[in-house]
Amino acid sequence: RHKFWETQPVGQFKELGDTGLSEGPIEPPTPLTEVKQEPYNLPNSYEWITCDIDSDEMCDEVYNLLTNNYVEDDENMFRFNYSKEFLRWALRPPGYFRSWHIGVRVKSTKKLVALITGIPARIRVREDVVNMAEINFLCVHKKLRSKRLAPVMIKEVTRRVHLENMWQATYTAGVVLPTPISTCQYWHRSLNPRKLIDVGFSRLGARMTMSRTIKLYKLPETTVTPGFRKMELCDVPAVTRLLRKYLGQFVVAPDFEENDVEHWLLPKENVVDSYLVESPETHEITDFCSFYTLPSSILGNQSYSTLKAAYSYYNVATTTPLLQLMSDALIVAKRKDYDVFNALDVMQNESFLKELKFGPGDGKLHYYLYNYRIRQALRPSELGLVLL
Ligand code: NHW
Ligand code: EN5
Repeated sequence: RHKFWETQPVGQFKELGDTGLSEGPIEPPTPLTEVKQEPYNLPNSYEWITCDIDSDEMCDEVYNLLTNNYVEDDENMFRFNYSKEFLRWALRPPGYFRSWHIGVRVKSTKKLVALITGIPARIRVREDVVNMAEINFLCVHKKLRSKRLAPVMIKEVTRRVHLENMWQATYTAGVVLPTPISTCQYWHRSLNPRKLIDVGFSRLGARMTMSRTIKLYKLPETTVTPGFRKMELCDVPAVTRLLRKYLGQFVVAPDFEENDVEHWLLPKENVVDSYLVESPETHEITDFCSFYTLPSSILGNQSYSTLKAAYSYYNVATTTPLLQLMSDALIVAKRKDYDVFNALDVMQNESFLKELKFGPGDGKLHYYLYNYRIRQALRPSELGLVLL
């Protein structure tokens, strides 16, 4: 069934339900001297490159590959369109390795035809904080699909992760592979219902007119929580404390330090937005919410070419009700002209999705660990991790 994945240290379907298996690494690290020193072999017409995404030319090439060949929905109506600024942010966190940004070129034309990337992250699984790679942006050009290029790319990134003495990884995918640690549901909150319906992202509900639909999704012009403001650099220590404490309750979550919070959560125009609540009385920072910007290309529509989507990222409510905090996030996103606000049913998101008029999407997101076994699949609410 899975000729490649059956050979890898991941939970296998045949092991599901086996209670004798213990949690933790599946295979031990090998001595670094035993890690293969040369890259894996590619078919002869291709060559490996390490992407220098600091270079504008390289960043353009990566952007164009993904814009034309990355993830689509099941009916091929939309394709993720990560911006160049977003890609630079996503690929250069504290301590990143340039060697983990791996491209494949056609030797003769130098055309970039495939990509896989990794970044380092400390991920906690129960009590165990593990140095992992987060793998993302695996992409093979549409014309080169089904030639078993992906397994070679996965083995090559694995080798380069091993060379940095890391032995575990995490990744998410819309497809089922051996074997998810959890399966999450995408939810969508319409902000611009007319456009969403026009482009086929959503449909007019039964017994609903356009004007009733627009009224249903209407939001206030301004946020309601006193002390709600944009996060600033000086807030990094307080936000880190808030987030660390909050993420401690989940089974799988990142172990963020101040430098991580500065990178991942300090607002970056058209990339990541973060807001917090500073108590007007005590000036204490009590609540926090954030979303990232990931537009999708609309494939083959006469009137529109892109859908502007916000994705719920990390949110912490200690004083303001989470429902009200997220309602303010929706208001901000609407004011900034986003068409839709997306969220997964991870962390405590279930508590606001229905009440804030999110509806379930047709997409699922499966979470995976490489070389780390979990005894039983987790509920989405046990996940404290959001990958880009
Ligand atoms: S998920 C997004 C993945 N990208 C896309 O969907 C873009 C559009 N599709 C494509 O570009 C986020 C191609 O279809 C891809 C597959 C490249 C997906 N993950 O080359 P073949 C991520 O980036 C397996 C893992 O012939 P292809 C996360 C498939 O099951 N494996 O197929 C990435 C089969 O293996 P099997 C996937 O269509 C995580 C084999 O690939 C997969 O031309 C990577 C077929 O290969 C996927 N999304 O190319 C794993 N899709 O055993 C990281 C298919 O079933 C692991 N496959 O025969 C950790 C590594 C680091 C470890 C460190 C210690
Ligand atoms: C790695 N970081 O399928 C990520 N998106 O629901 C890679 N559906 O947008 C893996 N098909 O349901 C990504 N509208 C896996 C996801 C790939 C993209 C994907 C889904 C998620 C999506 C939309 C559009 C469907 C178009 C036809 C969808 C319904 C919205 C509606 C709004 C009103 C209330 C009910 C729901």
